[in-house]
Amino acid sequence: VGCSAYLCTLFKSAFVTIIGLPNVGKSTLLNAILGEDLVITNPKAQTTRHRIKGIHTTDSLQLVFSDTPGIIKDPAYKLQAAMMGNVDEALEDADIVLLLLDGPYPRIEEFKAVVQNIKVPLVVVLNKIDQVQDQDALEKHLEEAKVAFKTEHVLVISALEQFNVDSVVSVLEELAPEHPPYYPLDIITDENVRFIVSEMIREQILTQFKKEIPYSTEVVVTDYKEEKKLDRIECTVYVERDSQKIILLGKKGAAIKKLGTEARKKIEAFIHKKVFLGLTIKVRKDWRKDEQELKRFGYLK
Ligand SMILES: Nc1nc2c(ncn2[C@@H]2O[C@H](COP(=O)(O)OP(=O)(O)OP(=O)(O)O)[C@@H](O)[C@H]2O)c(=O)[nH]1
Ligand SMILES: [Mg+2]
Repeated sequence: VGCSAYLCTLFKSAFVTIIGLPNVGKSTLLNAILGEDLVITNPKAQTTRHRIKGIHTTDSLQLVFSDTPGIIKDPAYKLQAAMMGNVDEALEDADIVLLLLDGPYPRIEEFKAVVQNIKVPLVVVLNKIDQVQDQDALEKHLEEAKVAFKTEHVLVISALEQFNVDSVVSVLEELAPEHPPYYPLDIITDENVRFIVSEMIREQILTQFKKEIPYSTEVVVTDYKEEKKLDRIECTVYVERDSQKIILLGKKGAAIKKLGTEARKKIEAFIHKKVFLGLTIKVRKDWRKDEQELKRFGYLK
């Protein structure tokens, strides 16, 4: 009492990097900890493409999480390779690494080598235990993980059902070093609104379209005007081929219209303001394989 959080010597802060295979629930876990839909999640693998920071702050703690793209062993094209570069970068400044595994199928062996290079404290979390049928198997995985990763910090959770997520935060708090907060106490990310908006549009594309479409798509906010009553946002959706543009438009523009409506609702909920959303579709042939394009889209430096 009587000291602001900044001045309290007992304040703890840590950079926590979340890693794991695609689709294990990394982004869902981050949202569960933040209590807000900051990062996009989807049943399709490779939803997350960038390292995205999400910040959890309490009276005595600031955890700066990095959500990362799911680890792919053999990247098939340059975009995937760049995504793996984003994972490496996030590991470089981690104070703590949180390895998230699929509870029903943890694939512990595959991560032994990855983890050997990690020099900071490791927390291993088995997710999706709401889907575990065999409790004995889960117990076994838990013990195996402790031995394989040489850590006592192994937890089981359900990010989706918000089961035991608090325990993850408690363990991270225990491991976090004493340090003043790195970021202002009232922000949940250092990403700009433009990026979050483009992600929300991509999330809707992942939901609405099948097969290659989501993977061939990139979204860029080209103009953002804050007006009194609403924010006026213009976006370009890039695809790789003309045929994909036709699918994205849909019959008489029905598909793009639905896309715009659903994405707009999400954006409005996030920024607490009315939105006008304009979408333009453009073809950038094979952009995923093109280094110049990847630089332009911010995947490569
Ligand atoms: N049943 C169940 N499903 C979950 C749980 N956590 C996440 N999911 C689902 O798993 C899918 C993938 O979740 P994401 O959070 O997008 O996974 P990710 O690890 O971020 O995936 P990438 O970004 O592709 O690497 C989504 O459909 C989630 O709703 C859980 O605890 N239980
Ligand atoms: Mg993700």
